[in-house]
Amino acid sequence: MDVTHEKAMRSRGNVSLAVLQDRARFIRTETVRLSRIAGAGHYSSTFSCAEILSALYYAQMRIEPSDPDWPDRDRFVMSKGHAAIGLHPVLADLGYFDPSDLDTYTRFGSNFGDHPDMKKVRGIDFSSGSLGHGLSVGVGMALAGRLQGRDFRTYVMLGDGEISEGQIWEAAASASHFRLGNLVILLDRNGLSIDGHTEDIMAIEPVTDRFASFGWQVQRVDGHDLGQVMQAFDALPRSATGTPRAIVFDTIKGRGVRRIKMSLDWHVGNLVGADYDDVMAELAAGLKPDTPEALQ
Ligand SMILES: Cc1ncc(C[n+]2csc(CCOP(=O)(O)OP(=O)(O)O)c2C)c(N)n1
Ligand SMILES: [Mg+2]
Repeated sequence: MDVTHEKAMRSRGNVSLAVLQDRARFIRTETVRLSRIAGAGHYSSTFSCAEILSALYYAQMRIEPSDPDWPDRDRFVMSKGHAAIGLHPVLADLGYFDPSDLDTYTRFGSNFGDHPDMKKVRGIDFSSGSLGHGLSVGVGMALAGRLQGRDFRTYVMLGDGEISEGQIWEAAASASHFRLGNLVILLDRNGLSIDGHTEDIMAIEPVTDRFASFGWQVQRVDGHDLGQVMQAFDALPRSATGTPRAIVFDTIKGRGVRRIKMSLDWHVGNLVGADYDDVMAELAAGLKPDTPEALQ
């Protein structure tokens, strides 16, 4: 490992919760800004995982933005690819590309689509959008890492509606069969799929027991409490062989904005004019780093 990469790794791990809270706010405000440029965006799906993404990218992942192909970097598969609108600004903020590249978000000629593209965007490890495939990809990445003798982790973020896809469970079975201790599921348990409550459409509870019965070790925490989120990440071992790990994050779809919170009308939407200004003001007022309870 060269000096730059060592420095990149050392600089992580001591980020304060206030900074992570602020970056979660940044993820939400950027989602609102980029959605207006695009003409539509997945607000609520991104707001539910803002704290998870913030902790993952600003404090947890072993990455080096100046070298996105670094073979020993941790991998991230955003299997619920429609939430990429919250990931792209994080990659820009960390230096993978110039933040001004986002100013033409999804417009003709832009590298950014509504879903992440590994061939066009530095820092994206897998192109996703068609739900249900990400965990299988993660299994392949984790197996490849072990075969190459590398100790990187592979994180896969899944939606709670997404896990109704049968392929998720084939992948879950293979991960424990191959003892992929380097594979981590991040389940965004926000209660809603695109058009209803998961428990009405296709119940997933008791989801912790379900993953455990497939041979996974599971933690369940509040996905908006950054202290709990960080503790759950910190408890993960860095070991290529062992029991695969899942973290079920209990979240609120649309958390951070009253009109969007748990509303089925906001899976995709477009805030413009006074509505845009109101929502930006609400985010600015409610997400001060020292008053997380002011969120809503
Ligand atoms: C294979 C497939 N079927 C349907 C869709 C359309 N779709 C996009 S988002 C979504 C709901 C996903 O719900 P969930 O996994 O709970 O994610 P959330 O937005 O709640 O985080 C659906 C059905 C898709 N992208 N891929
Ligand atoms: Mg959901």
